[in-house]
Amino acid sequence: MAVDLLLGLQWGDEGKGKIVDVLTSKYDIIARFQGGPNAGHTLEFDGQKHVLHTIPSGIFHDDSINLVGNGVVIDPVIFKRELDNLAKHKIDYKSKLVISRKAHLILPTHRLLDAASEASKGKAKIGSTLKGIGPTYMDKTGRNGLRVGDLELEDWKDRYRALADKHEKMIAFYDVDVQYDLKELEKEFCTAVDTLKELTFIDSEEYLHQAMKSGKSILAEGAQGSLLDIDFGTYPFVTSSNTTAAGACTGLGVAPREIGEAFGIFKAYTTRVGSGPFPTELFDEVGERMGKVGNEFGATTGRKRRCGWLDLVALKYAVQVNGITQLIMMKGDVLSGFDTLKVCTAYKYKGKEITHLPFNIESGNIEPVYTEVKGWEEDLTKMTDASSLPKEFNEYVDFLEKELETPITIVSVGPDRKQTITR
Ligand code: 2SA
Ligand code: MG
Repeated sequence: MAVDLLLGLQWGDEGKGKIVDVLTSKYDIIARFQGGPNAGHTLEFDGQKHVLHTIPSGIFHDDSINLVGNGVVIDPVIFKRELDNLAKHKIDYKSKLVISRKAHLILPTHRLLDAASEASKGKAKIGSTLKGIGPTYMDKTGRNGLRVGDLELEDWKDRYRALADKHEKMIAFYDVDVQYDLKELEKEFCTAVDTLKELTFIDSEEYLHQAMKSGKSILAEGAQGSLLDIDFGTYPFVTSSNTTAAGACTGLGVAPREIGEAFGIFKAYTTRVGSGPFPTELFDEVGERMGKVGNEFGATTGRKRRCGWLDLVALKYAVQVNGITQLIMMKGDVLSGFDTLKVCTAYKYKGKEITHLPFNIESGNIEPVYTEVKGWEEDLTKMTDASSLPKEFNEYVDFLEKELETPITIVSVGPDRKQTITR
């Protein structure tokens, strides 16, 4: 059996949590392969809203195993909070959650380093979620990190101490005002580690290999989006992991030839949270309206998301880099009531019109060229069947499909599991 991928194609917040939850019944295992508690995956069903950060979005289904892969970075403190929340909802997570021994741990001092690094950047800050993601991946590639498997060793506290002491010196080096009480933070960290140790730690690449051999189906759940990829995103305004398809291979230990479908998910418009270039960003009432109707606030930090028209140049790039085989369009319902919709189909760059993403897309450098498409009036949120979708909506979807040369097989018309239409 192959490993299918579900990847965000924009700057994150495309609605991955909802779609994984919808697709879960088709898979035996749901696996996260990169990122950490910077992610906020929102699921809604039975009138309730749940936000997951590190735990895969299949956790609410009885029959699926949820795996946190080696490419993920785990903050035990946030992980514990997630577990406590699941326990409140009577979810028996212990039997269906497994964690890779090779996943790296976010220490309290990683979070402090993140804050110090951002403060030192002033106006040039990345707009990080401040969850310690960057410093933890730096320690991973710098070969200093502490991993989940280390917690099974007698001397993990010594290793912890050595790393945390080094971090404290680095925080001082930044010479910015970061207040903290490390003793308190460490107490919380140790309690959370004890909870984490009650879970099943595994050699996840071996586990997945055996699962594939015995015919089990696997869905790899991406976090953030392609334009936040450390290599292919809008660097340096990106996250610190590979959010694109290749990240699933390194973040889980599966070979490229074992990848099957690559589902790419995008919003009918565009949003971005944090700093960095965003060519189609709107600063007018249209952007305000998208944000309000679409409830565009960060699921982890609560920050207001920036909004703008769909950017097909960037989306095409993401489809290419990931080898997307099927597209899923989210939040079409948010665009109801616009007379005309705009779609960016090219950029004006250095006096020329181009249709690819250049090295530098900083504002001032680039101007979006729009194609106008007719909008629709109808409220889509109650629709459950492809045949009831308005003509103009179908024309919008057909136009995107043609431009992206990839079928759009699912459209979502609201946050609930039920508001999902297969075409
Ligand atoms: P980080 O935290 O150091 O990885 O941040 C680096 C950049 O990546 C962006 N980023 C995100 N963008 C969208 N959604 C994310 N998850 C949360 C959500 C974000 C939130 O689901 O809403 O609540 O604010 C996410 N995580 C990281 C981040 O904004 C920086 O631009
Ligand atoms: Mg999100």
